[in-house]
Amino acid sequence: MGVIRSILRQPINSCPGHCSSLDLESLPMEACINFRVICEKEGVCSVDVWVKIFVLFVLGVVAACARPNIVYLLADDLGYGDLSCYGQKKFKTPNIDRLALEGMKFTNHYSGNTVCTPSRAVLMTGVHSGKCYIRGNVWDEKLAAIPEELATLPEVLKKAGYRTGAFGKWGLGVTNGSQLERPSGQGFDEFVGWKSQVIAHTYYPTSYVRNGEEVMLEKGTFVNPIINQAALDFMRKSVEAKKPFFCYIPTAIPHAAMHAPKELHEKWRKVFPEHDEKIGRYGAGPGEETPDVVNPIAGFAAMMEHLDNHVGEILALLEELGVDENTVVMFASDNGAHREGGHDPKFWDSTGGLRGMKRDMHEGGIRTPMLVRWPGRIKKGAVTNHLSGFHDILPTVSELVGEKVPEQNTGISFMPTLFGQGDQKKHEYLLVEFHQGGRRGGPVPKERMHSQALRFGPWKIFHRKGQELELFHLEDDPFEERDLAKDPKFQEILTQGKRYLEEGSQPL
Ligand SMILES: [Ca+2]
Repeated sequence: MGVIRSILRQPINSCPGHCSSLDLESLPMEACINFRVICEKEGVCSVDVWVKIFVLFVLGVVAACARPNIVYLLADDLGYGDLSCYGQKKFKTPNIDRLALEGMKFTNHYSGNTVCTPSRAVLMTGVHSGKCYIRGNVWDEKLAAIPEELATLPEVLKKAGYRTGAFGKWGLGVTNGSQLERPSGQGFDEFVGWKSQVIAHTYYPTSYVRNGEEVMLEKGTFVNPIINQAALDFMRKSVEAKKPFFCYIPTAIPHAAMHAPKELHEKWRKVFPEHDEKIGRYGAGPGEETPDVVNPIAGFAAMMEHLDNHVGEILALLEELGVDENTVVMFASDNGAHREGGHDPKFWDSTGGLRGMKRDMHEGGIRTPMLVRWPGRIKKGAVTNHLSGFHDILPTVSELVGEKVPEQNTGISFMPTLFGQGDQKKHEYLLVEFHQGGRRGGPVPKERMHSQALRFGPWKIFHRKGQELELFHLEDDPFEERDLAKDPKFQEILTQGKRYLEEGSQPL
């Protein structure tokens, strides 16, 4: 499609004046129709030009059809078992489940890392965490900024003519900080959300940031409706402007304080009154209030219902705007289930039985639900076990919109899997590496390398620094209960895994 767009951008030299070129960055089909109307009126076009117009019109239709809107919803610390379409039994997520029923569900998809910042860095750059510039959260959030030399997902989409917006928790710098920290410095036309990652621990912040400007809030304002509405407004404005859009919604739900709309919280307190004596507590940095939560069990269910309702609002809006069939909606989580702010992952079976949770390299820390819906293009109710991760989003989206994949990319497009067509190239291995506080060029953390997870075929290596490698056969042992590293039968597998670890991990 890149070739097609370059043809579309060529000027028509034989048509003078206003007809000298076409602005096909906007919706091509519409532009061609407008162009034809103008030319007819002026009566200055030669036969040669009409042929060109026809070709442009046909190519324009193709280009328009091939440029779907993209909505990517990123939950925060939502575990593999936290959605009813992934087995959650204690509450339902009917709107999110629609993405599975009407699209594709991934069962082998990995977050970029096991905590927020490095996971988002992988999503935005397509560089997996063994090679990514940042591999842990950092206290000094300006160190989280994506380096200038790396292209980003929204930058690729801007090149393809998209309007780009991000709404929620950015996690890659202070959103009214330096240019590289701001979403606008990384390719987003619009941003509405929390000022910083730490402040996003509370849903009652003192302020939020709108396009680089800090907006103060009245004490006690629940900030989510402001952010959610901004995302909906962005989609509506994009459709009105006849531009394809990329709407990135990194919600802070269900992390970390169990804050939810009051009416939903009250509703769930009645369902789980036996937990009313529990109090959920969390902090959000200096000067920020993080109100305690009575009954954080009810708080969690209420947050999840609130998030599910937002997905319902988005799907209803896409239908209302007539773009439902030309919009890809994706949903994933930045890392596994947490146990902060009074959340009880055991009570909810938030990991779906997977071992471990946020901050570790067992499956519960890194495997995420992943849903992709595109009506008419992706088979309804499809399920795939294709091994994939956040670094595959950049190449997949690049291919989807016909743009060149940035050189830094380490992922593989999963478009053949989505459409059930063509050969799906597979990862030889998939590596996730976590260094708390680790960033290239930043302060040197005490633990240079904390832990690694390596997937290859049915195998999984778990490695914690200073300890021996552990080997699991995930198809036979999905909950990582039997370490086979010492079994003489599997020494070759282990040696192969060590080679992949060496190849996949670059020093910070
Ligand atoms: Ca997170």
